[in-house]
Amino acid sequence: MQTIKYTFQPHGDDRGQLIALEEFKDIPFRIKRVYYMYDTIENVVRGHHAHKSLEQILICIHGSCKIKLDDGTETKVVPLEKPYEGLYIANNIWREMYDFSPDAVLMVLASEIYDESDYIRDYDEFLEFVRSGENKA
Ligand code: T46
Repeated sequence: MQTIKYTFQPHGDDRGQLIALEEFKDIPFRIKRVYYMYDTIENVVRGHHAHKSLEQILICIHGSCKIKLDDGTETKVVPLEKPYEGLYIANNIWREMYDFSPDAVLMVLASEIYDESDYIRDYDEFLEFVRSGENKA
């Protein structure tokens, strides 16, 4: 499985750092939604789902966490620990977020507004979905 990690360009000066993200320039899709999670309880694993069509970029803007990706054939773990790094997650990828540091803030840029019908929350259903080719219809 190919994972795409973006390194964003900081605009640093003697005051500190600033990162600006623009759709279709730094981010490969129209940004329709931004959400973030913080105060994540120790040892919690979030996610446990895939999306039928949503694309996202995950940025741990403070602290660190790990992202486990699973395309139904292969799994990969990607650490996120730099505010200038973004992990692209395409549709049809099962994801789990874990190992959050107490100060972690995980921000997500999403290509669509929130839609519960886009989620696949059952792992067997996910495997069936990716193996059936239904995702390519
Ligand atoms: C994903 C991973 C990386 C909303 O009302 N609007 C939203 O935009 C989102 C994302 C969530 N919610 C509500 C739905 C639930 O009642 O917030 C609650 C927690 O959402 P969820 O359990 O889906 O959160 P995670 O951390 O398991 O997953 C989230 C995203 O939902 C998901 O799309 O890819 O982060």
